Formats: sequence, structure tokens, C-alpha cells
Amino acid sequence: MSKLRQVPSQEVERAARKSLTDRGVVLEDIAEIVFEMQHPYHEELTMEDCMESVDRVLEKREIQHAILVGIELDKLAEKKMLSEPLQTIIETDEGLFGVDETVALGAALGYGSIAVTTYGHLDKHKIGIIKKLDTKRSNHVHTFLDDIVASIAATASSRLAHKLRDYEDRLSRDKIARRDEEDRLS
Ligand SMILES: [Ca+2]
Repeated sequence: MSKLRQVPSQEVERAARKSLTDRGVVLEDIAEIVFEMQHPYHEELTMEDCMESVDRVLEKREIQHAILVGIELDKLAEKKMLSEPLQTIIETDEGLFGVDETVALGAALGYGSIAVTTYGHLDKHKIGIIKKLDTKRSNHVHTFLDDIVASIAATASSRLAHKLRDYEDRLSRDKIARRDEEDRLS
């Protein structure tokens, strides 16, 4: 049996980032949501902190895989390339279809309860780019993308909240870096 090629992680990360930008979602859009979520708790928070957090979250494999799966299905539905009845279900963003949310929430789970509650909040209140994506426009399918963006924003918010707390507690730089690294690998 021939050994299947293993995809290098850099290739996966590059593809995930590219598919987001190709679908019109830039890092700033997601960072804005993170800012709105975390600013009430941390007055000194800057957009730069939020951008950095989103960027780090995009290094996570679970997130990259969710991005790739979700966006692929949106794109195939747009091109009418799925089999029925899935084609219609995804194309029309059918109300009882919940796999988009399950995939997105699953990717956020690794970041703990703040990620999960923030995801729930974003799913309900759809702010910023999530609202834009959720508003149906002719021949664009964003059934998965809105939830994926919410998942990235929720994970980045949670990561930021924990990191800011570490700073407040004056943990050493080494320790903060190590904890961050562990989170990233999970
Ligand atoms: Ca959705």
C-alpha cells in the first residue's frame, strides 16, 4: 500500500487564510468583533491586540480545518455542485440545518467556556461582518461562513481575555508565552 502524502501544516494554514480573504472576510473584520466583545472588560484594549489575537487563532489546526470544510461547502453550494437534498438545504440556509453551527462551535471548544459563551452570543446577535454575511444576497451562499467567522472571533476573544488576565496577574513573560503556546497547540 503506498503511503498517502501528508499535507504540510503551512500549506493548510495558507489555504485557510486565503479562503477567508477570497470570500471577502479580512482579519480586521473579525478583529472588530473581538474588540466589541472584549472592550467593555478591558478599557485599554486596542485594535492591534485584537488583530494579533485573530492572527494567532488562525494558526490553530481545528480552526483551519473548520474554515476549509465550511467554505468549501458554501462554494460548492454556490456552484450547485452538491447532491440533493443537501444542495437545497445549504443553498437556502435551511432553518433546521445545524451542521454549520456544530462545525464552528466544535472548533471553538478548545478555547474553553468564554469561547463557547461568546460564540453563543455572536450566533444570536450577529454583529459586524457576521450580520453582513447572514443577510442573504442573490447567488452568494454563506451558510457556513457566518458561523466560522463567529467561531474565530469567539476563540480570539477568549484567548485575549485569558492573556489580559495573565498580564494583570503579572505572570512572567516566559510563563505567558508558554501558556499561549500550549493553547495554540491544543
Ligand atoms: Ca449559518
